[in-house]
Amino acid sequence: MLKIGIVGLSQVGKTTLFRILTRAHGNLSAGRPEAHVGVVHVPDPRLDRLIEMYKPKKGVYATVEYVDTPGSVIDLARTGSQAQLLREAGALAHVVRVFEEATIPPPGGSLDPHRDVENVELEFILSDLAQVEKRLERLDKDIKKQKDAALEKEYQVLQACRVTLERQVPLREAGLSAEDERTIRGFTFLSLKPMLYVLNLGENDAARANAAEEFAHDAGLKQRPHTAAAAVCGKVEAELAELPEQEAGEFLASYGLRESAIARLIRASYKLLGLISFFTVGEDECRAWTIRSGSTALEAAGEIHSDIQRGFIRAEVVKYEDLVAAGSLAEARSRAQLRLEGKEYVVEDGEVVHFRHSG
Ligand SMILES: Nc1nc2c(ncn2[C@@H]2O[C@H](COP(=O)(O)OP(=O)(O)OP(=O)(O)O)[C@@H](O)[C@H]2O)c(=O)[nH]1
Ligand SMILES: [Mg+2]
Repeated sequence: MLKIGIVGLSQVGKTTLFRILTRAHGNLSAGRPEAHVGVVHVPDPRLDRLIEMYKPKKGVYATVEYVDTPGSVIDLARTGSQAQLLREAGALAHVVRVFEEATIPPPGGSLDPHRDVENVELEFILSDLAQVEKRLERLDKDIKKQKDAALEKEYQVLQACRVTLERQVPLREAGLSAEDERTIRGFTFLSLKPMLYVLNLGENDAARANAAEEFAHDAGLKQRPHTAAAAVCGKVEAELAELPEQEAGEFLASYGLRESAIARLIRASYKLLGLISFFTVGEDECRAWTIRSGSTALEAAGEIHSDIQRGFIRAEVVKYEDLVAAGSLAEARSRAQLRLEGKEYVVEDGEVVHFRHSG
């Protein structure tokens, strides 16, 4: 499963966010408060609706995994053994301190979200650059000894990476092709990882948590490729996670909020990982399955079971909106909204799929 690493400078609210995520939407294994990996359900109003429609015995949401990392991400990146925590993550959620709290000194001595983001980015760039240069040196020697197409390709991609990094631009903005990315995948470059900026707001700003983009803009964070912004108020969300559902609405309203910002944050990180959901429906189970965007029907079948993939005949596909409007698969079929697709069909987010298979 793809993990999202929760990172940031020290004392910015990483662990607080991790606890909120796993308490409100997941299962931080009971009795293991020290656990720092948590599986979190991805809230999805479409699946809510399908469950209402089918009233199945079981509803299963998509999940993502979050990893809390200790202390400052800058120290982590510099400590070889700890850097593994960062390298294993498919995407990073960078918690940025915006909240004021007299008793907790802010990173860098003053509150400056923009500076904190730039500092962490620079650290990633330097770490990647060191790796690139070391490898290029090695390749230079090897290629001189013996001509090798694969090594030359790697050399060429790493040269392009070096030029980008020397301009202090992260690799996720280097415009690498999918093939280039495959060539350098083994390096797990930090500045290549998709990044979610999580602005941790103070209570006075809580009402703005649902307008993260605007807030990010004000904080001087431009919208950059393969990044997204979310804002939460850690303190408010932590209290919210303790409340019974009936009281939650009133509590949110007292801060000028309509809904918890956490659902939005989880969906943003899911999307940033390049993941989409397709659904299967039935009286036994309605379920959201996770695939990478661009996956074929055959790959989607394999996500459910290798037997279904092996015996694949056809995928019956209907758009979520069409199924909901029709009210049932039978009615969608009679409206000719149910399509039969083959192995190579690229499944889209939100499609409801039924696999016809042999065996
Ligand atoms: N006022 C306020 N305090 C917060 C908020 N979020 C976290 N804190 C406090 O900030 C302190 C640090 O929070 P943590 O979640 O432990 O921060 P961290 O980033 O995990 O810290 P390290 O792992 O030690 O780097 C704690 O005392 C929290 O109660 C917030 O939104 N508002
Ligand atoms: Mg912590």
